[in-house]
Amino acid sequence: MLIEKKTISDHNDPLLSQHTRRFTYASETVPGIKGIIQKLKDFQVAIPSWALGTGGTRFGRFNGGGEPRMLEEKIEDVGLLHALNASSGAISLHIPWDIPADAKKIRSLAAEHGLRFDAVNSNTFQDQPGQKYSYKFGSLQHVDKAIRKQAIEHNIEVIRHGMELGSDSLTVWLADGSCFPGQLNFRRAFENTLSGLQEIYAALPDNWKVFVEYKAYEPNFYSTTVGDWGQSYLYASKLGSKAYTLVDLGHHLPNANIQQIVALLLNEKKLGGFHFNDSKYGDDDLTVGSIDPYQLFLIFNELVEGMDARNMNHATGLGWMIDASHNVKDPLEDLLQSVEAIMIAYAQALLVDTKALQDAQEKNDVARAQEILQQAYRTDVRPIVAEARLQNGAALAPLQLFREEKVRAQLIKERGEKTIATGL
Ligand code: PSV
Ligand code: MN
Repeated sequence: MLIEKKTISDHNDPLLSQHTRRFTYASETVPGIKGIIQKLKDFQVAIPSWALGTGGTRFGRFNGGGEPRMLEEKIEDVGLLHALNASSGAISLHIPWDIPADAKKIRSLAAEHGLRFDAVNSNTFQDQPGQKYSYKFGSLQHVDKAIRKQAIEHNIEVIRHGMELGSDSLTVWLADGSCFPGQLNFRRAFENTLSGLQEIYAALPDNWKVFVEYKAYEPNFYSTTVGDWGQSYLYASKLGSKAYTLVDLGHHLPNANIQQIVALLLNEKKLGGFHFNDSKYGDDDLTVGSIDPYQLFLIFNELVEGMDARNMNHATGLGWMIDASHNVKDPLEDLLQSVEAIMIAYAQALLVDTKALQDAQEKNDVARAQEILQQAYRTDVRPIVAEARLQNGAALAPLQLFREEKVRAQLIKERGEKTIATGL
């Protein structure tokens, strides 16, 4: 364990009296505080294994050292985040970046850190050493049946790894598409992809879900075969009840109304999960809530309203994950900030007076509707989120504790200056 329970309580002690003052004020002004705290305590956001290393662009990468060199160290890092905030109790693996040599051992190591395995992710967007066929012109969409078969078999192998680890979902993100007009027959690409997904779907255990992740562009710049929520919805509905759409916040064209997409998918029972990040221009993979925290709140508002309308459990009804990259920040600090932003937006959404909002909507009272939303958004919920952490035995100020304990320096000492995490 990188941070012991005792270190956490030593950190909390001097902060307690100020926290209690802030929280007392919040609890006196926020109705239903007990229920809100319980929901926050239950809510867990999965950390992707590939976000634990420094990210980069095609121009360069500047790593800070101490990055996890193997799966065990990735689990150790997520265990650290979870010890600090008690809200990161799951890890999502990407195959083949994270093939467990001994699944049993990996499973018990994760359990020691209080972690479970979130969705497993397949990778048919890169060629791997020794791979027979190239994915240069796509994978499931490919004109060549042998290449499609290779991609299908890879996904089935990913399911197998996931089963060994106790995961219960597969996320398929396809880079398939085309860079130039005329390169691809859209209809055939769709049909090939659908039939490949059908074979993968047939290999899913009964209690599993498959998430079809869409993305507008990149690496293909003319067309993407699962390019938007409509296309993903088509695949998911043709596949069956175990298939869902996955929304990655950075995968839309500029100014898309993501909150509306979320509301409709949820209503159609086809929203499966989330990849949280933030962006200014495209798939920037920036820290959650760093650019447009109001949008994040509006998304959570739709999630809470839609899930409550269907009596769904907020913590377990959908897959919650961060999918971000950190080029200029310490990855672990960045992830702590992302989780905090998610918890804040969720807490604010829980404060929305849904009945009053519905009443304002029915009366076409536009100004009041806006006031109701912004009343929740402008409430300082940080003491409420901190209280949930405290009750879960975690740190009042996770980022501060990470810095006080000089965890990165400790990791550099143990793992070396020049380590580079596997993955992107
Ligand atoms: C693609 O941009 C994506 O969002 C998918 O989720 C991938 O699996 C992930 O990023 C990792 O590269
Ligand atoms: Mn993603």
